[in-house]
Amino acid sequence: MTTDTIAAIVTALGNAGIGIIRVSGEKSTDVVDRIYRDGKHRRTLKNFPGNTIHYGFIYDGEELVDEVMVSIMKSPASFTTEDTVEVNCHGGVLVMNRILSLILRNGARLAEPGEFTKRAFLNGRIDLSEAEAVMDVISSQNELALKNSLRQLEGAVRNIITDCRKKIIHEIALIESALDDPEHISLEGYPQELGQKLDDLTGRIERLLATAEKGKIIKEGIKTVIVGKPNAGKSSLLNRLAGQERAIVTDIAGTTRDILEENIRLEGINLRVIDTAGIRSTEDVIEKIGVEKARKYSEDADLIIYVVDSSVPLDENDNQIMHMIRNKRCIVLFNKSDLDSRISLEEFRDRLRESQNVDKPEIRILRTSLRENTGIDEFECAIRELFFSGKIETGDEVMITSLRHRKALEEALISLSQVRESLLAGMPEDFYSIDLMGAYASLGRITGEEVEEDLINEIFSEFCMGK
Ligand SMILES: Nc1nc2c(ncn2[C@@H]2O[C@H](COP(=O)(O)OP(=O)(O)OP(=O)(O)O)[C@@H](O)[C@H]2O)c(=O)[nH]1
Ligand SMILES: [Mg+2]
Repeated sequence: MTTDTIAAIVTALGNAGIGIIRVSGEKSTDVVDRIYRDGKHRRTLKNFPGNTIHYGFIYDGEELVDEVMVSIMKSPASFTTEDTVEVNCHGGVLVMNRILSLILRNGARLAEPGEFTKRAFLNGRIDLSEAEAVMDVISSQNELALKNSLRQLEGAVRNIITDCRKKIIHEIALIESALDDPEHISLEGYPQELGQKLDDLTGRIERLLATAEKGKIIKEGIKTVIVGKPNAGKSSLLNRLAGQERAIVTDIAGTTRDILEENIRLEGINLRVIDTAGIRSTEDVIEKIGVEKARKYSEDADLIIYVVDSSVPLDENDNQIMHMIRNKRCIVLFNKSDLDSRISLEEFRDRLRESQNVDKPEIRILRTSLRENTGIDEFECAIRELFFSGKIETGDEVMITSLRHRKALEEALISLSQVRESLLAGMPEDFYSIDLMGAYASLGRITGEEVEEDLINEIFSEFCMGK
Protein backbone atom coordinates (compact mmCIF):
# COMPACT_ATOMS: atom_id res chain seq x y z
CA MET A 1 0.00 0.00 0.00
CA THR A 2 1.40 3.40 -0.93
CA THR A 3 1.61 5.71 2.00
CA ASP A 4 3.53 8.63 0.58
CA THR A 5 1.85 11.99 0.63
CA ILE A 6 0.73 13.47 -2.66
CA ALA A 7 -0.36 16.94 -3.71
CA ALA A 8 -1.81 18.71 -6.72
CA ILE A 9 -3.78 21.76 -7.74
CA VAL A 10 -7.31 20.42 -8.02
CA THR A 11 -9.02 23.45 -9.51
CA ALA A 12 -8.58 24.69 -13.06
CA LEU A 13 -5.31 26.40 -13.87
CA GLY A 14 -6.61 29.79 -14.84
CA ASN A 15 -7.28 32.99 -13.00
CA ALA A 16 -10.29 32.56 -10.74
CA GLY A 17 -11.54 33.67 -7.35
CA ILE A 18 -10.35 30.61 -5.54
CA GLY A 19 -7.89 27.81 -6.20
CA ILE A 20 -7.55 24.61 -4.23
CA ILE A 21 -4.46 22.54 -3.59
CA ARG A 22 -5.17 19.10 -2.21
CA VAL A 23 -2.67 17.17 -0.10
CA SER A 24 -3.42 13.54 0.73
CA GLY A 25 -1.53 10.98 2.76
CA GLU A 26 -0.26 10.26 6.25
CA LYS A 27 1.92 13.34 6.43
CA SER A 28 -0.50 15.81 4.87
CA THR A 29 -1.13 17.79 8.05
CA ASP A 30 2.61 17.86 8.90
CA VAL A 31 3.45 19.08 5.43
CA VAL A 32 0.96 21.93 5.37
CA ASP A 33 1.70 22.82 8.99
CA ARG A 34 5.26 23.67 7.96
CA ILE A 35 4.04 26.53 5.76
CA TYR A 36 0.84 27.59 7.55
CA ARG A 37 0.42 30.17 10.35
CA ASP A 38 -2.80 31.25 11.95
CA GLY A 39 -3.77 34.90 12.64
CA LYS A 40 -1.45 34.96 15.67
CA HIS A 41 1.43 33.54 13.67
CA ARG A 42 1.19 30.08 15.25
CA ARG A 43 1.46 26.69 13.61
CA THR A 44 -1.64 25.01 14.87
CA LEU A 45 -2.97 22.71 12.17
CA LYS A 46 -1.94 19.50 13.89
CA ASN A 47 -4.15 20.20 16.88
CA PHE A 48 -7.34 20.46 14.91
CA PRO A 49 -9.84 17.64 14.44
CA GLY A 50 -11.20 16.50 11.07
CA ASN A 51 -13.98 18.26 9.20
CA THR A 52 -12.81 21.70 10.28
CA ILE A 53 -11.73 24.71 8.30
CA HIS A 54 -9.23 27.37 9.40
CA TYR A 55 -8.34 30.88 8.40
CA GLY A 56 -4.65 31.73 8.12
CA PHE A 57 -1.63 32.45 5.97
CA ILE A 58 0.90 30.58 3.88
CA TYR A 59 4.54 31.55 4.40
CA ASP A 60 7.68 30.78 2.44
CA GLY A 61 10.13 31.15 5.31
CA GLU A 62 9.35 34.63 6.58
CA GLU A 63 7.80 35.79 3.35
CA LEU A 64 4.00 35.93 3.14
CA VAL A 65 2.66 34.03 0.12
CA ASP A 66 -1.13 34.16 0.46
CA GLU A 67 -4.11 34.47 2.76
CA VAL A 68 -5.94 31.12 2.86
CA MET A 69 -8.59 28.85 4.32
CA VAL A 70 -7.36 25.36 5.14
CA SER A 71 -9.73 22.38 5.41
CA ILE A 72 -8.75 19.34 7.39
CA MET A 73 -10.17 15.89 6.78
CA LYS A 74 -9.09 12.92 8.84
CA SER A 75 -8.88 9.34 7.66
CA PRO A 76 -11.18 7.69 6.68
CA ALA A 77 -13.55 10.63 6.18
CA SER A 78 -12.07 12.04 3.00
CA PHE A 79 -12.23 11.42 -0.74
CA THR A 80 -9.11 9.24 -0.71
CA THR A 81 -9.88 7.87 2.80
CA GLU A 82 -6.46 9.21 3.84
CA ASP A 83 -5.72 12.26 5.96
CA THR A 84 -6.32 15.13 3.59
CA VAL A 85 -5.66 18.84 3.78
CA GLU A 86 -6.97 21.30 1.23
CA VAL A 87 -5.57 24.76 0.94
CA ASN A 88 -8.09 27.25 -0.46
CA CYS A 89 -5.98 30.09 -1.77
CA HIS A 90 -6.55 32.86 -4.27
CA GLY A 91 -7.08 31.42 -7.72
CA GLY A 92 -4.15 32.93 -9.57
CA VAL A 93 -1.92 30.61 -11.55
CA LEU A 94 1.21 32.07 -10.02
CA VAL A 95 0.08 31.88 -6.41
CA MET A 96 -1.34 28.36 -6.77
CA ASN A 97 1.89 27.13 -8.33
CA ARG A 98 3.92 28.81 -5.63
CA ILE A 99 1.95 27.14 -2.82
CA LEU A 100 2.10 23.79 -4.59
CA SER A 101 5.87 23.97 -4.94
CA LEU A 102 6.16 24.92 -1.26
CA ILE A 103 4.12 21.85 -0.37
CA LEU A 104 6.30 19.69 -2.59
CA ARG A 105 9.44 21.08 -0.98
CA ASN A 106 8.06 20.24 2.44
CA GLY A 107 7.55 16.52 2.02
CA ALA A 108 4.81 15.76 -0.49
CA ARG A 109 5.26 14.58 -4.05
CA LEU A 110 3.29 15.68 -7.08
CA ALA A 111 0.21 13.49 -7.64
CA GLU A 112 -0.10 11.72 -10.95
CA PRO A 113 -3.22 12.35 -13.05
CA GLY A 114 -6.10 10.48 -11.43
CA GLU A 115 -4.07 9.48 -8.40
CA PHE A 116 -6.51 10.82 -5.78
CA THR A 117 -9.32 8.82 -7.36
CA LYS A 118 -7.05 5.83 -7.74
CA ARG A 119 -6.35 5.92 -4.03
CA ALA A 120 -10.07 6.17 -3.30
CA PHE A 121 -10.43 2.99 -5.36
CA LEU A 122 -7.42 1.15 -3.93
CA ASN A 123 -8.50 2.06 -0.41
CA GLY A 124 -11.91 0.55 -1.11
CA ARG A 125 -14.02 3.69 -0.84
CA ILE A 126 -15.32 3.42 -4.40
CA ASP A 127 -15.27 0.64 -6.97
CA LEU A 128 -13.88 0.95 -10.47
CA SER A 129 -17.22 1.80 -12.07
CA GLU A 130 -17.64 4.64 -9.60
CA ALA A 131 -14.10 5.87 -10.22
CA GLU A 132 -14.80 5.96 -13.92
CA ALA A 133 -18.01 7.84 -13.19
CA VAL A 134 -15.96 10.56 -11.47
CA MET A 135 -14.23 11.20 -14.77
CA ASP A 136 -17.53 11.09 -16.63
CA VAL A 137 -19.12 13.63 -14.32
CA ILE A 138 -16.26 16.01 -15.06
CA SER A 139 -16.47 15.55 -18.80
CA SER A 140 -20.25 15.39 -19.15
CA GLN A 141 -21.40 17.47 -22.08
CA ASN A 142 -25.11 17.47 -21.44
CA GLU A 143 -27.62 17.04 -18.64
CA LEU A 144 -28.50 13.44 -19.48
CA ALA A 145 -24.88 12.37 -19.52
CA LEU A 146 -24.35 14.12 -16.21
CA LYS A 147 -27.40 12.54 -14.64
CA ASN A 148 -26.27 9.11 -15.74
CA SER A 149 -22.72 9.62 -14.48
CA LEU A 150 -24.06 10.71 -11.12
CA ARG A 151 -26.21 7.62 -10.88
CA GLN A 152 -23.19 5.52 -11.67
CA LEU A 153 -21.20 7.43 -9.08
CA GLU A 154 -23.89 6.61 -6.55
CA GLY A 155 -23.17 2.96 -7.20
CA ALA A 156 -26.02 2.03 -9.53
CA VAL A 157 -23.84 -0.13 -11.76
CA ARG A 158 -21.91 -1.53 -8.83
CA ASN A 159 -25.10 -2.62 -7.08
CA ILE A 160 -26.37 -4.59 -10.05
CA ILE A 161 -23.00 -6.19 -10.72
CA THR A 162 -22.30 -7.03 -7.10
CA ASP A 163 -25.70 -8.62 -6.75
CA CYS A 164 -25.23 -10.78 -9.87
CA ARG A 165 -21.81 -11.85 -8.66
CA LYS A 166 -23.19 -12.77 -5.28
CA LYS A 167 -25.77 -15.02 -6.91
CA ILE A 168 -23.17 -16.64 -9.14
CA ILE A 169 -20.75 -17.37 -6.33
CA HIS A 170 -23.58 -18.88 -4.34
CA GLU A 171 -24.17 -21.43 -7.11
CA ILE A 172 -20.47 -22.16 -7.44
CA ALA A 173 -20.21 -22.74 -3.70
CA LEU A 174 -23.22 -25.03 -3.77
CA ILE A 175 -21.87 -27.12 -6.63
CA GLU A 176 -18.40 -27.33 -5.13
CA SER A 177 -19.60 -28.37 -1.72
CA ALA A 178 -21.94 -30.97 -3.19
CA LEU A 179 -19.07 -32.41 -5.18
CA ASP A 180 -16.93 -32.47 -2.04
CA ASP A 181 -19.56 -33.97 0.14
CA PRO A 182 -21.99 -35.93 -2.03
CA GLU A 183 -23.34 -37.85 0.94
CA HIS A 184 -24.85 -34.82 2.60
CA ILE A 185 -25.52 -32.40 -0.22
CA SER A 186 -27.52 -33.67 -3.14
CA LEU A 187 -27.63 -32.15 -6.59
CA GLU A 188 -30.87 -33.95 -7.35
CA GLY A 189 -33.06 -31.66 -9.43
CA TYR A 190 -30.40 -28.98 -9.34
CA PRO A 191 -29.97 -28.53 -13.12
CA GLN A 192 -33.57 -27.28 -13.48
CA GLU A 193 -33.10 -24.93 -10.61
CA LEU A 194 -29.87 -23.62 -12.09
CA GLY A 195 -31.58 -23.20 -15.45
CA GLN A 196 -34.10 -20.86 -13.84
CA LYS A 197 -31.38 -18.88 -12.13
CA LEU A 198 -29.44 -18.58 -15.36
CA ASP A 199 -32.53 -17.06 -16.98
CA ASP A 200 -32.73 -14.43 -14.27
CA LEU A 201 -29.06 -13.54 -14.45
CA THR A 202 -28.95 -13.48 -18.22
CA GLY A 203 -32.04 -11.26 -18.27
CA ARG A 204 -30.51 -8.74 -15.90
CA ILE A 205 -27.21 -8.56 -17.76
CA GLU A 206 -28.98 -8.29 -21.10
CA ARG A 207 -31.10 -5.42 -19.83
CA LEU A 208 -28.00 -3.59 -18.68
CA LEU A 209 -26.27 -4.29 -21.95
CA ALA A 210 -29.27 -3.04 -23.88
CA THR A 211 -28.65 0.42 -22.43
CA ALA A 212 -25.15 0.54 -23.87
CA GLU A 213 -26.03 2.03 -27.21
CA LYS A 214 -28.17 4.73 -25.71
CA GLY A 215 -25.51 5.31 -23.09
CA LYS A 216 -22.79 5.75 -25.65
CA ILE A 217 -24.88 8.20 -27.59
CA ILE A 218 -25.75 10.23 -24.53
CA LYS A 219 -22.14 10.33 -23.47
CA GLU A 220 -20.43 10.85 -26.78
CA GLY A 221 -23.15 12.30 -28.95
CA ILE A 222 -24.53 11.01 -32.23
CA LYS A 223 -21.86 10.94 -34.89
CA THR A 224 -23.82 12.38 -37.78
CA VAL A 225 -22.53 12.66 -41.32
CA ILE A 226 -24.27 14.71 -44.00
CA VAL A 227 -23.81 13.23 -47.46
CA GLY A 228 -25.25 13.93 -50.87
CA LYS A 229 -24.39 15.11 -54.33
CA PRO A 230 -22.78 18.50 -54.87
CA ASN A 231 -25.15 21.44 -54.48
CA ALA A 232 -27.85 19.44 -52.69
CA GLY A 233 -27.83 21.75 -49.69
CA LYS A 234 -25.59 19.86 -47.23
CA SER A 235 -23.72 22.90 -46.00
CA SER A 236 -26.97 24.84 -45.81
CA LEU A 237 -28.26 22.12 -43.48
CA LEU A 238 -25.18 22.28 -41.29
CA ASN A 239 -25.53 26.06 -41.01
CA ARG A 240 -29.21 25.72 -40.23
CA LEU A 241 -28.56 23.21 -37.44
CA ALA A 242 -25.66 25.20 -36.05
CA GLY A 243 -27.67 28.39 -36.14
CA GLN A 244 -24.81 30.24 -37.79
CA GLU A 245 -22.91 30.49 -41.06
CA ARG A 246 -20.31 27.83 -40.38
CA ALA A 247 -19.85 26.47 -43.88
CA ILE A 248 -19.54 28.31 -47.16
CA VAL A 249 -22.69 27.99 -49.24
CA THR A 250 -22.67 28.83 -52.96
CA ASP A 251 -24.49 27.65 -56.01
CA ILE A 252 -21.24 26.23 -57.39
CA ALA A 253 -21.26 22.45 -57.26
CA GLY A 254 -18.22 21.28 -55.31
CA THR A 255 -18.04 24.17 -52.83
CA THR A 256 -17.22 22.03 -49.80
CA ARG A 257 -14.06 20.04 -50.21
CA ASP A 258 -12.81 19.31 -46.75
CA ILE A 259 -14.90 17.96 -43.92
CA LEU A 260 -16.31 20.34 -41.35
CA GLU A 261 -17.46 19.34 -37.89
CA GLU A 262 -19.89 21.12 -35.63
CA ASN A 263 -21.27 20.15 -32.23
CA ILE A 264 -25.00 20.67 -32.13
CA ARG A 265 -27.35 20.20 -29.18
CA LEU A 266 -30.75 18.81 -29.73
CA GLU A 267 -32.80 18.80 -26.53
CA GLY A 268 -30.19 17.37 -24.27
CA ILE A 269 -28.37 15.18 -26.76
CA ASN A 270 -25.32 16.12 -28.76
CA LEU A 271 -25.05 15.69 -32.48
CA ARG A 272 -21.55 15.79 -33.81
CA VAL A 273 -22.46 16.84 -37.30
CA ILE A 274 -19.98 16.49 -40.12
CA ASP A 275 -20.51 18.24 -43.43
CA THR A 276 -18.75 16.59 -46.34
CA ALA A 277 -17.84 17.19 -49.96
CA GLY A 278 -20.57 16.34 -52.44
CA ILE A 279 -20.22 12.84 -53.86
CA ARG A 280 -19.55 12.71 -57.61
CA SER A 281 -16.90 11.26 -59.84
CA THR A 282 -14.46 14.03 -60.40
CA GLU A 283 -11.00 14.57 -61.80
CA ASP A 284 -10.27 17.47 -59.49
CA VAL A 285 -7.51 16.27 -57.16
CA ILE A 286 -8.69 18.19 -54.09
CA GLU A 287 -12.33 17.34 -54.57
CA LYS A 288 -11.39 13.70 -55.02
CA ILE A 289 -9.73 13.64 -51.61
CA GLY A 290 -12.83 15.29 -50.17
CA VAL A 291 -15.08 12.61 -51.66
CA GLU A 292 -12.82 9.91 -50.25
CA LYS A 293 -13.04 11.51 -46.81
CA ALA A 294 -16.82 11.65 -47.05
CA ARG A 295 -16.89 7.90 -47.66
CA LYS A 296 -14.56 7.23 -44.79
CA TYR A 297 -16.50 9.29 -42.27
CA SER A 298 -19.75 7.69 -43.38
CA GLU A 299 -18.37 4.29 -42.51
CA ASP A 300 -18.35 4.85 -38.78
CA ALA A 301 -21.24 7.26 -38.50
CA ASP A 302 -24.13 6.59 -36.10
CA LEU A 303 -26.43 8.49 -38.41
CA ILE A 304 -26.28 9.50 -42.06
CA ILE A 305 -28.29 12.39 -43.39
CA TYR A 306 -28.60 11.98 -47.10
CA VAL A 307 -29.51 15.32 -48.64
CA VAL A 308 -31.09 15.05 -52.08
CA ASP A 309 -31.73 18.00 -54.36
CA SER A 310 -35.23 17.02 -55.42
CA SER A 311 -35.22 19.56 -58.25
CA VAL A 312 -32.76 17.54 -60.31
CA PRO A 313 -33.18 13.95 -61.53
CA LEU A 314 -31.41 11.05 -59.90
CA ASP A 315 -28.24 9.84 -61.58
CA GLU A 316 -25.40 7.39 -61.21
CA ASN A 317 -23.92 9.38 -58.30
CA ASP A 318 -27.06 8.69 -56.28
CA ASN A 319 -26.52 4.97 -56.79
CA GLN A 320 -23.03 5.40 -55.44
CA ILE A 321 -24.31 7.17 -52.36
CA MET A 322 -27.06 4.62 -51.76
CA HIS A 323 -24.48 1.91 -51.97
CA MET A 324 -22.24 3.78 -49.58
CA ILE A 325 -24.91 4.08 -46.89
CA ARG A 326 -26.00 0.47 -46.91
CA ASN A 327 -26.80 -0.92 -43.44
CA LYS A 328 -26.58 2.54 -41.94
CA ARG A 329 -29.11 4.43 -39.91
CA CYS A 330 -30.19 7.06 -42.32
CA ILE A 331 -32.62 9.90 -42.83
CA VAL A 332 -33.18 11.16 -46.35
CA LEU A 333 -34.05 14.79 -46.95
CA PHE A 334 -35.72 15.70 -50.24
CA ASN A 335 -34.43 19.23 -50.15
CA LYS A 336 -35.36 22.25 -52.26
CA SER A 337 -39.03 21.35 -51.95
CA ASP A 338 -39.75 24.97 -52.85
CA LEU A 339 -38.73 24.13 -56.42
CA ASP A 340 -40.49 21.82 -58.90
CA SER A 341 -39.78 18.23 -58.03
CA ARG A 342 -38.00 16.01 -60.51
CA ILE A 343 -37.86 12.90 -58.38
CA SER A 344 -40.77 10.76 -57.27
CA LEU A 345 -40.74 8.96 -53.97
CA GLU A 346 -41.46 5.65 -55.71
CA GLU A 347 -38.53 6.01 -58.04
CA PHE A 348 -36.28 6.84 -55.14
CA ARG A 349 -37.47 3.91 -53.07
CA ASP A 350 -37.03 1.58 -56.04
CA ARG A 351 -33.43 2.58 -56.42
CA LEU A 352 -32.86 2.34 -52.73
CA ARG A 353 -34.27 -1.18 -52.72
CA GLU A 354 -31.97 -2.22 -55.55
CA SER A 355 -28.81 -0.75 -54.11
CA GLN A 356 -29.49 -1.87 -50.56
CA ASN A 357 -30.54 -5.30 -51.59
CA VAL A 358 -33.48 -5.36 -49.20
CA ASP A 359 -37.20 -5.45 -49.77
CA LYS A 360 -38.17 -2.59 -47.54
CA PRO A 361 -35.38 -0.30 -46.59
CA GLU A 362 -36.40 1.32 -43.32
CA ILE A 363 -35.38 4.80 -44.15
CA ARG A 364 -37.35 7.92 -43.35
CA ILE A 365 -37.74 10.32 -46.25
CA LEU A 366 -38.72 13.89 -45.44
CA ARG A 367 -39.26 16.95 -47.57
CA THR A 368 -37.38 20.08 -46.59
CA SER A 369 -36.64 23.47 -47.95
CA LEU A 370 -33.61 25.00 -46.37
CA ARG A 371 -34.31 28.15 -48.28
CA GLU A 372 -37.79 28.54 -46.83
CA ASN A 373 -37.08 26.79 -43.57
CA THR A 374 -39.69 24.10 -43.86
CA GLY A 375 -39.51 20.50 -42.66
CA ILE A 376 -36.78 21.09 -40.09
CA ASP A 377 -38.94 20.35 -37.04
CA GLU A 378 -40.09 17.06 -38.56
CA PHE A 379 -36.48 16.25 -39.25
CA GLU A 380 -35.43 16.82 -35.64
CA CYS A 381 -38.38 14.71 -34.54
CA ALA A 382 -37.22 11.91 -36.81
CA ILE A 383 -33.80 11.90 -35.18
CA ARG A 384 -35.29 11.58 -31.73
CA GLU A 385 -37.54 8.77 -32.88
CA LEU A 386 -34.65 6.95 -34.46
CA PHE A 387 -32.50 6.95 -31.37
CA PHE A 388 -34.88 7.25 -28.45
CA SER A 389 -38.23 6.07 -29.79
CA GLY A 390 -39.46 9.63 -29.66
CA LYS A 391 -38.53 10.66 -26.17
CA ILE A 392 -35.13 11.40 -24.81
CA GLU A 393 -35.84 10.21 -21.34
CA THR A 394 -33.77 7.82 -19.40
CA GLY A 395 -35.96 7.47 -16.35
CA ASP A 396 -34.12 6.04 -13.44
CA GLU A 397 -32.33 3.25 -15.22
CA VAL A 398 -28.60 3.49 -15.27
CA MET A 399 -26.93 3.22 -18.64
CA ILE A 400 -23.68 1.58 -19.53
CA THR A 401 -21.45 4.19 -21.11
CA SER A 402 -18.08 2.52 -21.09
CA LEU A 403 -16.86 0.19 -23.80
CA ARG A 404 -14.90 -1.65 -21.15
CA HIS A 405 -18.07 -2.41 -19.20
CA ARG A 406 -19.87 -3.44 -22.34
CA LYS A 407 -17.20 -5.98 -23.25
CA ALA A 408 -17.17 -7.42 -19.76
CA LEU A 409 -20.95 -7.85 -19.80
CA GLU A 410 -20.80 -9.54 -23.19
CA GLU A 411 -18.16 -11.94 -21.95
CA ALA A 412 -20.22 -12.74 -18.88
CA LEU A 413 -23.16 -13.56 -21.13
CA ILE A 414 -21.02 -15.90 -23.21
CA SER A 415 -19.89 -17.75 -20.09
CA LEU A 416 -23.48 -18.04 -18.88
CA SER A 417 -24.61 -19.42 -22.22
CA GLN A 418 -21.87 -22.01 -21.96
CA VAL A 419 -23.25 -23.06 -18.60
CA ARG A 420 -26.60 -23.46 -20.29
CA GLU A 421 -25.07 -25.60 -23.02
CA SER A 422 -23.47 -27.84 -20.44
CA LEU A 423 -26.86 -28.12 -18.74
CA LEU A 424 -28.61 -29.08 -21.96
CA ALA A 425 -25.90 -31.55 -22.84
CA GLY A 426 -26.21 -33.15 -19.41
CA MET A 427 -22.59 -32.56 -18.57
CA PRO A 428 -21.30 -33.28 -15.06
CA GLU A 429 -21.73 -30.47 -12.53
CA ASP A 430 -18.11 -29.42 -12.35
CA PHE A 431 -18.49 -28.17 -15.92
CA TYR A 432 -21.03 -25.63 -14.71
CA SER A 433 -18.81 -24.15 -12.12
CA ILE A 434 -15.95 -23.49 -14.55
CA ASP A 435 -18.11 -21.25 -16.72
CA LEU A 436 -19.91 -19.73 -13.77
CA MET A 437 -16.47 -18.76 -12.54
CA GLY A 438 -15.80 -17.20 -15.94
CA ALA A 439 -18.93 -15.06 -15.67
CA TYR A 440 -18.03 -14.13 -12.11
CA ALA A 441 -14.60 -12.95 -13.21
CA SER A 442 -15.91 -10.99 -16.21
CA LEU A 443 -18.36 -9.08 -14.04
CA GLY A 444 -15.64 -8.47 -11.49
CA ARG A 445 -13.69 -6.55 -14.08
CA ILE A 446 -16.39 -3.87 -14.07
CA THR A 447 -16.19 -3.23 -10.37
CA GLY A 448 -12.44 -3.66 -10.36
CA GLU A 449 -12.24 -6.79 -8.27
CA GLU A 450 -10.71 -8.76 -11.11
CA VAL A 451 -8.41 -6.39 -12.93
CA GLU A 452 -4.69 -6.38 -13.46
CA GLU A 453 -2.59 -3.50 -12.26
CA ASP A 454 -1.76 -2.44 -15.82
CA LEU A 455 -5.39 -1.89 -16.64
CA ILE A 456 -5.95 0.08 -13.44
CA ASN A 457 -3.01 2.32 -14.32
CA GLU A 458 -4.32 2.77 -17.83
CA ILE A 459 -7.80 3.74 -16.65
CA PHE A 460 -6.55 6.27 -14.13
CA SER A 461 -3.97 7.78 -16.45
CA GLU A 462 -6.86 9.10 -18.55
CA PHE A 463 -7.91 11.33 -15.69
CA CYS A 464 -7.01 14.94 -15.62
CA MET A 465 -4.34 16.28 -13.33
CA GLY A 466 -5.54 16.86 -9.79
CA LYS A 467 -8.40 14.36 -9.83
N1 LIG B 1 -34.20 26.73 -53.83
C1 LIG B 1 -33.47 26.21 -52.85
N2 LIG B 1 -32.15 26.36 -52.85
C2 LIG B 1 -31.45 25.82 -51.84
C3 LIG B 1 -32.05 25.09 -50.79
N3 LIG B 1 -31.08 24.65 -49.95
C4 LIG B 1 -29.91 25.10 -50.45
N4 LIG B 1 -30.11 25.79 -51.59
C5 LIG B 1 -29.12 26.44 -52.44
O1 LIG B 1 -28.36 25.43 -53.11
C6 LIG B 1 -27.01 25.85 -53.31
C7 LIG B 1 -26.06 24.82 -52.76
O2 LIG B 1 -26.16 24.77 -51.34
P1 LIG B 1 -24.99 24.19 -50.43
O3 LIG B 1 -25.51 24.15 -49.05
O4 LIG B 1 -23.74 24.90 -50.68
O5 LIG B 1 -24.90 22.73 -51.04
P2 LIG B 1 -23.83 21.58 -50.71
O6 LIG B 1 -24.56 20.30 -50.75
O7 LIG B 1 -23.09 21.90 -49.46
O8 LIG B 1 -22.88 21.68 -51.96
P3 LIG B 1 -21.35 21.23 -52.11
O9 LIG B 1 -20.60 21.78 -50.95
O10 LIG B 1 -20.95 21.81 -53.39
O11 LIG B 1 -21.34 19.75 -52.15
C8 LIG B 1 -26.90 27.21 -52.64
O12 LIG B 1 -27.05 28.20 -53.62
C9 LIG B 1 -28.09 27.22 -51.67
O13 LIG B 1 -28.53 28.53 -51.40
C10 LIG B 1 -33.47 24.96 -50.83
O14 LIG B 1 -34.11 24.34 -49.97
N5 LIG B 1 -34.12 25.53 -51.87
MG1 LIG C 1 -21.16 22.16 -49.09
